[in-house]
Amino acid sequence: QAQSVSESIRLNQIGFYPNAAKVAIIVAGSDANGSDANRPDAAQPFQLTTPDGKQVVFSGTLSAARKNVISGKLARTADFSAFKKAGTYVVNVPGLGRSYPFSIGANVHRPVAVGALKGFYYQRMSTDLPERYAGQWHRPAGHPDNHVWIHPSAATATRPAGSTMASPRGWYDAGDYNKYIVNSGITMGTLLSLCEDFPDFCRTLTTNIPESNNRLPDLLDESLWNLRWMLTMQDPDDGGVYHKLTNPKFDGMVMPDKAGSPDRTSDRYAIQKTITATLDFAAVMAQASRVLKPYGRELPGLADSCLTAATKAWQWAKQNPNALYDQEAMNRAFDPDVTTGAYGDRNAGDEWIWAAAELYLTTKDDAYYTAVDLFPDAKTQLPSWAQVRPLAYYSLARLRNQLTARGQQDLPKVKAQLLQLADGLRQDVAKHAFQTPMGKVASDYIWGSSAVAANQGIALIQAYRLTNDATYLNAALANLDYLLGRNAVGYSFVTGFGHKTPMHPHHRPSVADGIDAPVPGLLSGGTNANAARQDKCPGYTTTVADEVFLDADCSYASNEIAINWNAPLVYLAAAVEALQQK
Ligand code: 9MR
Repeated sequence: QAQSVSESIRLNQIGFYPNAAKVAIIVAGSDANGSDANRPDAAQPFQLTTPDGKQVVFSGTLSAARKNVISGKLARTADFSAFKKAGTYVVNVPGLGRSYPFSIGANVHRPVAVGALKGFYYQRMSTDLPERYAGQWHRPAGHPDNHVWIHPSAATATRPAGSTMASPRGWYDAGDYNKYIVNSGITMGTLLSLCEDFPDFCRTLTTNIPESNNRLPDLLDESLWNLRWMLTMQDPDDGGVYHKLTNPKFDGMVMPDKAGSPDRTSDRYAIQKTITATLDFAAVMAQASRVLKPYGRELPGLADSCLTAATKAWQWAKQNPNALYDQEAMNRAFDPDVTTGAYGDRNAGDEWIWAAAELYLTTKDDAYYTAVDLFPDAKTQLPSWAQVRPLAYYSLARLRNQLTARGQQDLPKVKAQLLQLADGLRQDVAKHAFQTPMGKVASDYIWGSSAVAANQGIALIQAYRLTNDATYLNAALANLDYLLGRNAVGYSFVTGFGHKTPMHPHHRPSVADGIDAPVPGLLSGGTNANAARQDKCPGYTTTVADEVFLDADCSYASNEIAINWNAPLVYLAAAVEALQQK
């Protein structure tokens, strides 16, 4: 007889590859039906069955319990890796219940990879999303951005305050309607890197977008929507790049085409040129120039324009090394005040390294390589919008056969930096309650922790590409399992993918469109230990770091979506697909 779903059985709600690890984690605490599944000494059986519960296809025993070091709760593993037959199944724990149904199959994560890439299409600004591409989430264009004010913080003789510029297109950054160069930087770097790392596989990701029938991979067509916007954010006179294009205040929870308001709070401004924006821009444009080079026929001159833009940005950066973004200081000096996302990074050291590396790799000019110290210390931090240094090492490692003699000398250092990061992530995974690199330490649960998990996955994939050591790939896959449901809150964090998924993300179109299902393929920021204090959304029920998540649209600190979180999800899901033993 089929049991009911138990929320205590946590697993990847999409599924598993026939030849890869397959585990569910059984957590203690939430089932009040007298189950002994989590008693540490009970060797409890479990089965894999057909969804109707009628046919048992595999039987096993739960592991001994491990203590979750963050919550103190016990967790046990149901390992059914030995079962390899394709199909749809549930994990059944007698007395406890069954899991959500999932698949075992060769290309099981392809829909997630494609869906997450399609998520970017839904974020497109300044264009209608017709029904034939957007389905029930079709909507009229918003934010044409043809008349963007030069904010006084950005004024120059040729572009004085009160003048305007055209800066259309781009993706909405997140649940809000602004666009920020810093966050676009790592997002674009991550997507372009997927195409550079897996060029053939990249072509197979087709998302049904208006450009799907041209010769470019859809991933590049999608990226061009944002790249063309980014190009408009460079002041043509001096090469500096505006930090962001924004309203003074966040829009209300309305559809994009309804965002205008008569009180000027919806006026759009290009804000202060900064060193971090300009260097991120330089890195992206240098990389884009490389990636777009083969498409000279379709995109005449674009690769060269990108490289010119990158070098001009680099020149501006050399002359303005101290132009950090400090929103409070800016608001003291200029009107109108701006209260939207700051992306205010106080240290541009990593942006220098990323820009130098990409410019070097595209031009093969050692002058870029030697302009900054690319290896200031041996520790490699995880990439984030504020920490782009590892992207430099990813690119140097990727193009390791094309380096100049000067670059080749340092190849051992590049490898050491990457393996230092990946080895730390891979270490002790088996001891962790959820057996994922993600969440071994409570400090992983920050704002946007889903991107922590995804970026850890990318770091592990990079190590796998360098070493061919499958333990890195397996660890990366475990983090995809994390994102799709094997975690302390039991959500698959990707809208529309899985059974228990965010239904109320902080995402203006999803809130305002009157459709029950949120826009699909968007990665919720996820568990965030400090979310309650940060967004003050009512309804949080716990302060345990790995459990603070609220599927409510006011929970912007745990349930917003953002392009810099979606991009590493696209990368991770696509890379494990590309690398799977089929
Ligand atoms: O992702 C950003 C996170 O690292 C910061 O802690 C947080 C607060 O400054 O801001 C996040 O970025 C938001 C941005 O400022 C505005 N658009 C939505 C972004 C995601 O929440």
